[in-house]
Amino acid sequence: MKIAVLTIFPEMLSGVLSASILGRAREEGLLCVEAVDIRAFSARKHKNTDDYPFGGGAGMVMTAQPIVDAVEDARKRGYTGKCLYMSPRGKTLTQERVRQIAQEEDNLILLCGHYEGVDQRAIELVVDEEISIGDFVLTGGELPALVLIDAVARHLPGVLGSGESAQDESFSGGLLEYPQYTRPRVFRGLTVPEVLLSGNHADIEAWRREQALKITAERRPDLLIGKEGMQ
Ligand code: 4FV
Repeated sequence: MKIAVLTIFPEMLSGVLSASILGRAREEGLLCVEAVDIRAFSARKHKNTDDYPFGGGAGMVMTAQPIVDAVEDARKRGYTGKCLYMSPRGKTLTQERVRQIAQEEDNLILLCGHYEGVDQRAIELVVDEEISIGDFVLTGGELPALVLIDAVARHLPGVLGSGESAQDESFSGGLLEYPQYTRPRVFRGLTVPEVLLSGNHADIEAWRREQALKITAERRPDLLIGKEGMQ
């Protein structure tokens, strides 16, 4: 998977993208992420990429020209996939959408906004889809872009080692995840459920499923709609 991240703060990306699973995936060539500095495409003398909003109001708006030129340049360089604009107006990202992107796309352009957002004409001209990571407002689209990259990368073949699987986890079966325990057996007087120490995999599976259903019913009953038969 090749991803071009269009941002005016490319330095925000490096830390996350060079650590842990994402860092290893990039070293192994399973994931290629390129930070593209939108400012470099600004035709303005001082290379600025924002201006005052028409109609007044607080804050600044990112200008269309550098964004459109940066996307068109990325397309000429082989990024023919979807251009996704990270924005609170977008459809909220879900595990289902993450899995779809991982399976269907082999390259992506992620546009990161800042300030009050970007000129609507840039969205009309080059954005295929707006995606939100949740109903809250951030200072920029970089963190949402990194969230999407992290979530998608986990579904790319070879990214998660044998020990890790994207299968039996929260939302994978549409349920929240069962409680996890590891050594020591007793911590501050708190013990581990006996069934997990029993070695009886059928009982362990049954306990984990029961726990996942119980926690999902308590915390996210919405996830159980249409799953009545799952008890
Ligand atoms: C956001 C979100 C988000 C809004 C104004 C960047 C900021 C600034 N993006 N999911 N929530 N973006 O808050 O994706 O342009």
